[in-house]
Amino acid sequence: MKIALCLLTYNEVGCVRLMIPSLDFSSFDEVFAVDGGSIDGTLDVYRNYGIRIVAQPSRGRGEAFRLAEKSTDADAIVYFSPDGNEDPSDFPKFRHFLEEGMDIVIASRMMKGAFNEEDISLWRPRKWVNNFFNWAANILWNKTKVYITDSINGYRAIRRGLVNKLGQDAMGYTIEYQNTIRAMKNGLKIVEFPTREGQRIYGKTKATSLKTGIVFLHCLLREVYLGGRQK
Ligand SMILES: Nc1nc2c(ncn2[C@@H]2O[C@H](COP(=O)(O)OP(=O)(O)OP(=O)(O)O)[C@@H](O)[C@H]2O)c(=O)[nH]1
Ligand SMILES: [Mg+2]
Repeated sequence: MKIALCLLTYNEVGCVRLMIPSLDFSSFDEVFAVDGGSIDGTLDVYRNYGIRIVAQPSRGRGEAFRLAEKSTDADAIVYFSPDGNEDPSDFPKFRHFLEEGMDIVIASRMMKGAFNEEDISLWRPRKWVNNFFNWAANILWNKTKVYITDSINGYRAIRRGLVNKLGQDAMGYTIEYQNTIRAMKNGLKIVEFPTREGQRIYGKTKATSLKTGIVFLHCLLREVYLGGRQK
């Protein structure tokens, strides 16, 4: 089975400079980057390490996921944001599940054995909001007995072609939530393994909490409204 790693970035030069040299790509048959239009030197770092760059015509993680599927002939793509949040020591874990026939493999920050950025404090607003969105997706669409604990996490493998086949049209950070929901609606096979979430190693997030929460709510309500339709 051919598995590609897709690096996702938008102006992350500080992160990629620190992280790319330390990554072990041996679990993958191909590595490429889909970039949202960085102007800060991120692309030079990729060039220095011989990483193929796919430039997005317009911004957004949704656009990046759709473009990634058109940019490789791999059977599945592992999406990875090289900013410190996602643990590269998980790289070898995806293949086993994909070769077993899973459609989507999610690195979960919420399941037993996992660690979430907020687990060190008692005040966990982001985890609580995430868990609301997890609960809604499971209650409404999960037809299996296995509860999906991290339906919105970006660190995941998706069998290539599914994002387009599921008619996914989310533009930004809701692409993964829409991916999980539509996979549930279609009875696809989703599996999770526990991961450790790290701190961002450089720079700032592009996703502000309140705005992102509202966009997620809109995504959820739209999926309720659409039911079995794609649009
Ligand atoms: N390809 C692509 N990647 C993007 C785009 N926008 C953001 N990203 C990347 O997506 C990843 C996740 O975005 P972040 O801003 O880190 O969001 P977050 O992980 O919720 O926030 P932090 O906890 O602060 O890291 C990062 O690697 C970004 O550079 C885009 O338009 N295109
Ligand atoms: Mg991040």
